[in-house]
Amino acid sequence: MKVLIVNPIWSFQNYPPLNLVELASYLIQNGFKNTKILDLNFDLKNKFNIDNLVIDSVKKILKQKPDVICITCNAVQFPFVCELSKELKLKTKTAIVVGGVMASLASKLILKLTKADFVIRGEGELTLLELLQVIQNKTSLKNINGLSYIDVTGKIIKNKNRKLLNLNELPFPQFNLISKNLKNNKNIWLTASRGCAYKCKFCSGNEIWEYQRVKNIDFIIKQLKILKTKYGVKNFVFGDDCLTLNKKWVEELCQKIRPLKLKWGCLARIDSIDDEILFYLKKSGCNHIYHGIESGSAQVRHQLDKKMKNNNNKKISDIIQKELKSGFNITCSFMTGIPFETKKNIMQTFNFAKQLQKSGVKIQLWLLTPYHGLKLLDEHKDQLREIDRLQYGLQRDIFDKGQIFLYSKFINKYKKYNPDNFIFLPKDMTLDKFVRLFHDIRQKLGLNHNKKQLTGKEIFILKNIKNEFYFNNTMLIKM
Ligand code: B12
Ligand code: SF4
Repeated sequence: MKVLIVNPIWSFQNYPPLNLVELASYLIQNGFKNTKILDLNFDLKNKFNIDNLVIDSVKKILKQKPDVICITCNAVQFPFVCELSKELKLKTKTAIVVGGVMASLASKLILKLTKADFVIRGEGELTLLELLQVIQNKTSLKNINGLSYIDVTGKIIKNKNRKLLNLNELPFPQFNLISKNLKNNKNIWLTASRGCAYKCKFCSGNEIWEYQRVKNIDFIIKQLKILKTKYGVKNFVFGDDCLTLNKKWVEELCQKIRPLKLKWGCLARIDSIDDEILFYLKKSGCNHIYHGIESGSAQVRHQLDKKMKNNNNKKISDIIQKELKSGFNITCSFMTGIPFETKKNIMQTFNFAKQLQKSGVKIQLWLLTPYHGLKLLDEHKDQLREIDRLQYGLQRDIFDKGQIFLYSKFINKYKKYNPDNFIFLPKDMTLDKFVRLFHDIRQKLGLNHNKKQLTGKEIFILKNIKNEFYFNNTMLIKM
């Protein structure tokens, strides 16, 4: 049986889909030897024709004559995945399976909009393996935990959730499945653990992963060695939700990374950082740490269920000063548009961000994006406002200019499902006042997102397409 796992077109940027390598390797180890990855985002990046993005992708997929087509889908990939899957359904009877974060959190919606046969919720390995076995042996779908599908009567069936895997059962990743993409790619994101011990209310995906499971350290080191020697990787980022939660494990990990002489970065909760961890991180080549601080108000952080130990700005600032002193590049991410935030809280965020920025921290200020499945959506529905962020010059969390361009033919069809088209309006402000304050703060922080220059590669691609793209009557990109 030929299984094709598809990485959709979603960005001008190119990140090797190591998550799909993990998924594919598991299938291969468990008997589905003829499993391949079709990395459309990589394959088509310099060659596609914007008018035929979907049709060309369908051709590429069908050319491989798969028996099952598996497509990954997060919030960025979502409009393309819907178009692709619908078009595939018109051209083939081959079973289509959609998985990934957005598919997991909005399984009904994804089944409806993609017309796919199956949606796999949560961790994909075992559920997909069981589904393939059922398809092969024509047995019942009823007992496959983690599976959603539409039955013969048209009813959506949502099987029970699946328990998480023991990560030691993951086989060694078969990097050769995406070797072209990996070779000398500078954007390597890999994960040494899955999940996080916390349940912050704004975080998309923590429902899927429930708690943190770490991988075996020698297993990770072996991967890094191969990425370095065979694929020329010199820098990488651990994309783990929070790499530094388990102190003993992270220290051992750092000690073993050190001899590899790689430069790397990670995401970490500020309250998981102490002197010892900093020492080990630094020695092992880590030079960049990304922290989600979220708000300048301790009260708001508390209401977000951030559950920060030592939840006060002075303590946060002290840790960051230590990090800077030790020579790390530090990025701190803040949000506004938090439902229980007041104008005073927003100013606290601004003041704290400014203070950190002055000491050398790179600041990000986002709008809290109401991703599908967030608890906040149920709790604060009344404060949700539909807003064309582009028209208001507001920052978009999901789609950057390049992606809006790529998806220009169909993105508007998915407007009402696109979390970027909504914000939470703080209770003590009108929309107008909130928008003005957001702009004002961003300007004072020097974060003029809308002036983001396209990269040389993007300009090259756009020039070759020789097109002009208009969005809501505003010329977005002009050649
Ligand atoms: C690495 C990463 C990136 C990398 C991508 C690297 C790559 N290789 O593609 C980069 C840096 C590019 C990135 C960017 C963004 N990301 Co990101 N990213 C991650 C991160 C940290 C890890 C992903 C990962 O490897 N996870 C580990 C693997 C094992 O899990 P997985 O990918 O979910 O896959 C498993 C299952 O979902 C399932 N599965 C997945 N696909 C499929 C397909 C099939 C058919 C099946 C059956 C199963 C299946 O099985 C897999 C194995 O168990 C996640 C957070 C997280 N914890 O997942 C966020 C995350 C995916 N990113 C997210 C977002 C929002 C973004 C951004 C849009 C913006 C932003 N504000 O961060 C940008 C997009 C940038 C842009 N505008 O161009 C959100 C997605 C939210 C959503 N609801 O879709 C996440 C969940 C972070 C979060 N908590 O909010 N990201
Ligand atoms: S600590 Fe980070 S990864 Fe964990 S739930 Fe909170 S925001 Fe998400």
